[in-house]
Amino acid sequence: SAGETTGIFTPKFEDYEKVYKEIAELLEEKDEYDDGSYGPVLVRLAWHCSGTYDAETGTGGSNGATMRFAPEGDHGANAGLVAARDFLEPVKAKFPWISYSDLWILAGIVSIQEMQGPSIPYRPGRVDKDLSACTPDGRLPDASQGNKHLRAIFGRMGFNDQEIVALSGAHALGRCHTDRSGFEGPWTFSPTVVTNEYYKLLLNEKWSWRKWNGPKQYEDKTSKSLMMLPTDVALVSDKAFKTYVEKYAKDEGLFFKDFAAVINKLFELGVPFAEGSENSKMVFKPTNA
Ligand code: DDH
Repeated sequence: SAGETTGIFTPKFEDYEKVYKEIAELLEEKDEYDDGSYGPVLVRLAWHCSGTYDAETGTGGSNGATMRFAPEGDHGANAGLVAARDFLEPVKAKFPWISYSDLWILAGIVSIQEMQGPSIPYRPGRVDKDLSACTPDGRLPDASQGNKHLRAIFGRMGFNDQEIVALSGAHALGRCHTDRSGFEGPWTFSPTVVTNEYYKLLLNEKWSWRKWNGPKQYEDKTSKSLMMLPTDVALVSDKAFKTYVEKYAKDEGLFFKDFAAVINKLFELGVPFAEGSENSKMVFKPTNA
């Protein structure tokens, strides 16, 4: 295109829409991975680059895409996310004008929408940084901990109790892998569809410690094929968190609305967007709507 030769290409909505469609097509095409979709691991990539944000110092967050570099890519919490980053390399090659940091966030949004979740507004503006911007290890949550840890980690990013519970509903998606986190199994029976099943299962199933040699995790009494992390169960053992679990279990529409808002907030943490851009966010149509 003209942009590549002149270097003054300013991408518009239509250009980002092309990237959206390319990712959506690749998701459809590469359906042999895991439970049949790269969607969950792409959502996790977008979350792990955003969730390093520290409100006090303004460091971390999705701006920079510093997980490309060894110190951050090798953090224990990021084990396995190379699969998501590699999946997006052909997209980056086809649309070299988009920054990795904008691309990874867009891929998270494509995945949520293509897995039948709510529309998530998008705005570009992230700039890739060098490895000196890598965040220190330990900013992402530790699954073996409880309510105090959750409030400390998510409070550092600027989230309250309701937002912590809404964000955690992402565990309707995907699974744990023994060769990544050490934990094993999916949270729900539909790990490639966005639903409020996570909250329903937390409330309605009986969860007990799994007897195995791996890290401490819960299994459901009925099928013994689903799992919860200690941090997941903390959302029903803490009274304040539990109120929101009950609301989202009852009302999937409310969960979708709150999930869209809190994901939008998460994906924009620490990004220095152009002034006025909050009023012109892009909304993409899911491909099969
Ligand atoms: Fe998570 N998550 N997550 N998570 N997460 C794992 C997988 C996935 C924690 C731990 C783990 C969020 C919050 C938390 C997704 C999205 C989100 C795994 C398993 C662990 C462990 C990794 C593996 O073995 O492959 C903990 C702890 C927390 C917390 O304390 C709240 C949030 C906020 C999100 C989000 O997206 C907003 C997704 C999706 C997966 C599934 C990945 C996959 O490959 O499948």
